[in-house]
Parts: sequence; C-alpha cells; structure tokens
Amino acid sequence: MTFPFRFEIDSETGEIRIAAPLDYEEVKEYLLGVAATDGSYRAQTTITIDVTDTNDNAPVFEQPSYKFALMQGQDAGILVGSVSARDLDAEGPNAQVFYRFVPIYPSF
Ligand SMILES: [Ca+2]
Ligand SMILES: [Ca+2]
Repeated sequence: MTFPFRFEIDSETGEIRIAAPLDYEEVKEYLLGVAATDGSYRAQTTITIDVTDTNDNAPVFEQPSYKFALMQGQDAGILVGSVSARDLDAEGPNAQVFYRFVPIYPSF
C-alpha cells in the first residue's frame, strides 16, 4: 500500500517529510515507492516507514459510573465488584491500565 498524501518528497534533494500527522493506531507501517530519473533513465526503490506508538489515548471506563450492593456483616476480603477501563492505544505499556481510589470530596 502506498500513502503518498501522508508524505512529500523534495524532488531535488530527496528529503522526505510527513504531510500530515501519523497515528500508530491507524497505520503502523507505510511502504513507499520512490523513483529517481535523469531524464533518460529511471531507477526505483522502496522505503518502509515504521510508525512508533505514543501514549495518545486515555483509558475510558466501560460504564460512566458503577453501583454495587453488599449485605451488611460480610467478611473482609469478599468481592464487592470490579471496574474495567479500556485503552485504545496499542498493546504494551501505552495501553496498560492501573486502578486506584481517589478522593471525591475534599477532606475536612
Ligand atoms: Ca493510553
Ligand atoms: Ca497510540
């Protein structure tokens, strides 16, 4: 596949620059064909461009809020419920999600 609109090449220097921001979650690798001509002859090569992932997606909880009911008198350690958030970044540390409690009301 080629995406010439994502990249531009300087016809005199051969410098290649991006024409629009790249998104790893959209396309991870580009394969471009480049030709060099001297007016009479032509050579051709290919360029592979690997896009490196960045942490550009925040985790999103699967529900806007959660509610659990629990009978009084239960032993410590009993499961209350679980929350889950997804991250649209690719697999790896950019998509890894950790959970912790945070205060809702200011302490007084
Ligand atoms: Ca992320
Ligand atoms: Ca990303």
